[in-house]
Amino acid sequence: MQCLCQGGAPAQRLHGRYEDVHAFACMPTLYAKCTDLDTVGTMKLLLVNPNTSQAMTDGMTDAARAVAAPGTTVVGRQPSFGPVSIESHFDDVFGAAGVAEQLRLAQTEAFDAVVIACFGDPGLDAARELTTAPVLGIAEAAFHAASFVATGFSVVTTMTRTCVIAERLVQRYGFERSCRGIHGTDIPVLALEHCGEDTVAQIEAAARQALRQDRSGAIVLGCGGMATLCRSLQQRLGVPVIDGVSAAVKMAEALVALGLTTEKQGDYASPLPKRWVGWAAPLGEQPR
Ligand code: 2AL
Repeated sequence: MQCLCQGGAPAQRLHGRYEDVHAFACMPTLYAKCTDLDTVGTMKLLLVNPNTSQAMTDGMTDAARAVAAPGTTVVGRQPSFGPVSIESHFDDVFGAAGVAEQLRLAQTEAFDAVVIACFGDPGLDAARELTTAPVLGIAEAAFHAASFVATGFSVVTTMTRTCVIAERLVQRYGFERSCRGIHGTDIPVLALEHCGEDTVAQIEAAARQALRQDRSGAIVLGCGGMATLCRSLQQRLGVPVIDGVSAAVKMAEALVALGLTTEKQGDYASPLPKRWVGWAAPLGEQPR
């Protein structure tokens, strides 16, 4: 790959992982000539849907591709086992194991970034242990994005029983001050696979009430399956509406462009080799 703004000088390899992110390839003076980073950088992004709904994986992959830079290749995958939707702590455990499975299987592939596309961010820390690529959860990315555009935001999610999962993530990520409310709609996750006007209207009504009740300036959509509704809800509501899938893709691209990788010296060091038993035993082995 050539760096376009130098008229064809070879781009540098960064961290031995990817080429031609030209913010780094160019000297500062030349960098000033570069007007569009997105047209030059190439990267491969793995989107893991922790549930096993193929329709949802496809919908979120399409949503990710719609916002991705021209040089970003998005590959969508889902676990080989587990529930079709994640709406309980029990589902969440298997979603996390499925994410770990997909990260393990992807270890021989050169992904530059990973997005975990379920609002509970299942398996996020485990995924970070399994790769040097930056790994973003959609809840974490959405909370950060919302806090850039509003002093307070509300989350509108699916089943009320999943609110506690989002509440714990808000605490874990330190967004207690800016997250002003988490609202369940009791829409099942699978109803979002092919959702009609009734469902969109129900989410819109919940969002309007949340904005009023919480005195919030932005809405975070609390399910990966809502990714395809984001634009239309933002138009209807007239406030920033944040879909974590899109936010995570753009933040992943930024981290890659900055040359940042997941650290391996401390808390995110690779798991120690050991003996595994049972059906998951193959996942205990480091692929060669
Ligand atoms: C989710 C989600 O994003 N995907 C899924 O299966 N469950 N989250 C949620 N709050 O319902």
